[in-house]
Amino acid sequence: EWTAAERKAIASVWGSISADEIGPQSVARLLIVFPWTRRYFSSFGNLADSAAILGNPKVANHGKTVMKALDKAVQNLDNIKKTYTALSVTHSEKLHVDPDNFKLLSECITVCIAAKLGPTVFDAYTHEAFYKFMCVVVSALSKQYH
Ligand code: ZNH
Repeated sequence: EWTAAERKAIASVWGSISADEIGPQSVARLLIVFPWTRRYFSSFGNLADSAAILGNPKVANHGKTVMKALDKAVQNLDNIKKTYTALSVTHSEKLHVDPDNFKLLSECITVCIAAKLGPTVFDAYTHEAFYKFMCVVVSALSKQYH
């Protein structure tokens, strides 16, 4: 499923970023750009505007949680569906997150990484490999929805 060059590109992106920086940024971007996603995070307190979102420690913490889960996928490239079976059930049956939102977050993550690494490092080939990775993640997270 993955070429050696794709594996290398994904590992290189992942090794070049800080999860503690990109995770919080990406979830904040999701909540700012797609405001309806805030409804899932009613327990997170004030998400009224960008300043509140960017300063919210629960948002930052959730960003780190998401990145830890993505790290598992990076470490298990050949087994992403199985790696995410339980997480997919949780999002479907407990959190009731509309799976369309996975795609939105994956785009936010890609934008944050591209902005961080810049177009020389995050070039067209790297983008393609990372995009494919995020598509597999989104599909695995959506797998247990009925
Ligand atoms: Zn999610 C949670 C991951 C997306 C919403 N998440 C969670 C967790 C994890 C995750 C790991 C934890 C779990 C437990 O604890 O068990 N996510 C994830 C990933 C992704 C996601 C990887 C992609 C990429 N989510 C998402 C979205 C949304 C969500 C898009 C919406 C919009 N999540 C969520 C919630 C929760 C979670 C709401 C819970 C939180 C708390 O409470 O803290």
